[in-house]
Amino acid sequence: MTLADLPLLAIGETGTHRAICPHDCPDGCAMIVTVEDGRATGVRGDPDHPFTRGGLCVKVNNYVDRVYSPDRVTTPLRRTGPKGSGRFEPISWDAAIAEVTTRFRSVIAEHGAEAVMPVSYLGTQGTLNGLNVGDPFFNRLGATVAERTFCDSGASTAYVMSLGPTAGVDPESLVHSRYIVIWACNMVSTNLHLWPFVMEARRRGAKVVVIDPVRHRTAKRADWHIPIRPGTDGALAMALIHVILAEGLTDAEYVAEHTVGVEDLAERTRDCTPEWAEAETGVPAEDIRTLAREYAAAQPSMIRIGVAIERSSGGGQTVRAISCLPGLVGAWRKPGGGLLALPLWAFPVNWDELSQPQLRPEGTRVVNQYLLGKALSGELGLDPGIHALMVYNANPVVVCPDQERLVAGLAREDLFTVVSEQFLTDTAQFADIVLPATTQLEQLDVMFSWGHFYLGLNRPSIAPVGEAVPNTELFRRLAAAMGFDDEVFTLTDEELIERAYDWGAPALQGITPKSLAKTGWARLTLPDADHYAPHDIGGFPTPSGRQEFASSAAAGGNFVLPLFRQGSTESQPGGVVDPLPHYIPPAGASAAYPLHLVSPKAHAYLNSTYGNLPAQQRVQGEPSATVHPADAAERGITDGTLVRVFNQRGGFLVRVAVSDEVARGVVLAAMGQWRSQAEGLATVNAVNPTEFADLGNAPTFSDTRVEVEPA
Ligand SMILES: Nc1nc2c(c(=O)[nH]1)N[C@H]1C(S)=C(S)[C@@H](COP(=O)(O)OP(=O)(O)OC[C@H]3O[C@@H](n4cnc5c(=O)[nH]c(N)nc54)[C@H](O)[C@@H]3O)O[C@H]1N2
Ligand SMILES: Nc1nc2c(c(=O)[nH]1)N[C@H]1C(S)=C(S)[C@@H](COP(=O)(O)OP(=O)(O)OC[C@H]3O[C@@H](n4cnc5c(=O)[nH]c(N)nc54)[C@H](O)[C@@H]3O)O[C@H]1N2
Ligand SMILES: [Mo]
Repeated sequence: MTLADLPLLAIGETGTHRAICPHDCPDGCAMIVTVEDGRATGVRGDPDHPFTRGGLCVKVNNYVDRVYSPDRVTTPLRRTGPKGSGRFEPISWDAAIAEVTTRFRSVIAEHGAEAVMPVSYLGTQGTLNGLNVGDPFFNRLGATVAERTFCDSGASTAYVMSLGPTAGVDPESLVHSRYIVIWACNMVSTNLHLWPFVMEARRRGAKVVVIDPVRHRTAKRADWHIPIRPGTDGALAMALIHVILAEGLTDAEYVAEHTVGVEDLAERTRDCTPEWAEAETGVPAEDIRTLAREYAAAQPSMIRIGVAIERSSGGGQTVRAISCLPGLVGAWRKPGGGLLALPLWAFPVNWDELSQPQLRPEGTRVVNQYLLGKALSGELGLDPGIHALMVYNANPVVVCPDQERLVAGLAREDLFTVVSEQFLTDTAQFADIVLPATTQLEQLDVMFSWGHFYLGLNRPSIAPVGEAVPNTELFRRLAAAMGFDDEVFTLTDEELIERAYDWGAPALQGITPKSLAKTGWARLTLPDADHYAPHDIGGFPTPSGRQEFASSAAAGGNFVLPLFRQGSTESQPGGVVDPLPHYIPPAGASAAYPLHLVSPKAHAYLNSTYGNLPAQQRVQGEPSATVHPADAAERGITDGTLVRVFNQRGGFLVRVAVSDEVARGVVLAAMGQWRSQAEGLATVNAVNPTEFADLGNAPTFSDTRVEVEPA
């Protein structure tokens, strides 16, 4: 019997079940779950899934240990000690729901509904239980709209300005690439299942280039690592455009037929010489010329941009500049050529069905979650201020910047905080009420991916642990208790699945919830990866139908896509945007804080998820800050020294790893460690800034200056 013929088992039935990994990761792996007598005993990767290929990762291999961890929250909890003390007593669901809705009602009566703010992100990226699960409830309540631009909002705005909302290339087509540029992405840690496709391309003769301030796991395996100063990639991209145009390396026919604005682009990049870019980026001018020539000559060539590109003052324009490159050299012509960013657009998700923006009172204010610390401390001057907070699918204490201020805000005795969680995270520790959430093995969901073209159905394989409930059920209970009788609050998960997608869309031909229940997952109805070059003859979903070097969408000013803002599409204030890409240098250089900090993902954690679990902690090792030997010597720091990394916003304590894996002037400290387990009760997000990047209100985690001193 092959896996395709797996019988459909009942929840808890002994045998082999299917699931899809819930995490906010491009890989979206298909999992096989073994269950014995109602208890899950193991998970493994589905060998038949063309992207999962039978393997999971260090985060998820022992997922059942997460499910049955003694630290799981299994009942609703009520705070018994001071805020943040972590002292709670179990209470019933009825009591918990009653307390939450009573408190919400009294906050609304006293301050208005906008005094309630939801905070959520992608603890699970399930279509039902993920990004939008609380939106209908909070829209109906009239709560402050939480803008969620943590991840890829800036890059997506830039991408749409250049190329339109196209799903773009098939990641599996990378096997056909002749030249692969991995730009600000530590693929071996963060997109592991794409790596075999890169390796296959290399076996067929491709060259693999990594552009990153850090010589990480991926860079070490590449043919060429180009270290670069953080936040200066825009200068490199502008210089690559300059060389390609100046040396006549373009695909002139492609440029003439399928792009607009090349003359303006040439004018704009005229002075962006490799020598100019060398001074900005630290990349030798000759290397820039070589990269431009090789990239243009080896067709099809592919650029995979990581999310970190957007995380600097000029991150949006950097993505704009990089996205010009495939059009200039005609990389789109063949499978394996183009730009790989966010294949999510291929999935016909009915986002408005999920978030129900029409339930929201007109003019409801929008507050960005990135500014949560300032919002809670009163520093944004919000009127009304935030008096009730509900956090689900997120751990803001670890993932937001401005950690000190955020913690001080959460410690406000007058703030009522509800957290739905699997564990007592750093954020949950500050809750008044904690509500137990199911894991992926305990809930039903449909799973899209932002890294491949397979839609998956995750059926529950075991009954909920303790009294945990899926997020969908949580909001049904809250809506009922608030007396909301709109239809959306009465729908079962099965009914929500029917509405969550446009099942009649061309991409879903022959795919139904029922067929997915049988097969577990299915490839969207697209040409196979060996024959899929979506823009071989243009066909970009832009106003001109062409790739826009000079963007017509930019004329409307800066914007946040509805996906990151619950359907609201107002432009940003002061958002005038130059239609041509340009270089905006990183901000914040100062004599007091000369080192440039990057805080990318931890290898063994998923953002802060797993940061508390022993097996993953062992793999990740002790938190550290990597400093270049020359920078260490100047400060009298040696390997293993306990140091304070700090700036005007705060500081945190870590051991130093002295290594030339980081460029001179760069400090590397991965995010994900829990604050409650950190020496000195602070993590890297204590020093990160609250400024937005130029486009899409992206964070500027890579635009952080610090000093390092022995503690
Ligand atoms: N193991 C693991 N995998 C994950 C996650 C995780 O936490 N752990 N998180 C998931 C999520 S939510 C996301 S968004 C993705 C993100 O995955 P990636 O796109 O890989 O993003 P990051 O890990 O943030 O950063 C990648 C690289 O960018 C570099 N970098 C930082 N600033 C700059 C810069 O200015 N220029 C250049 N050229 N490079 C820079 C960093 O040194 C780092 O090596 O990973 C997903 N997968
Ligand atoms: N310094 C720095 N900061 C960063 C980043 C960075 O690279 N550097 N990356 C940014 C990026 S790209 C992202 S995506 C964000 C990530 O930010 P978050 O999405 O907040 O990521 P996590 O820390 O993983 O927190 C998710 C929480 O959801 C919980 N959870 C999981 N499943 C469920 C469920 O089904 N129901 C409920 N109720 N809860 C659940 C998990 O236990 C976990 O505590 O962080 C951002 N912050
Ligand atoms: Mo992310």
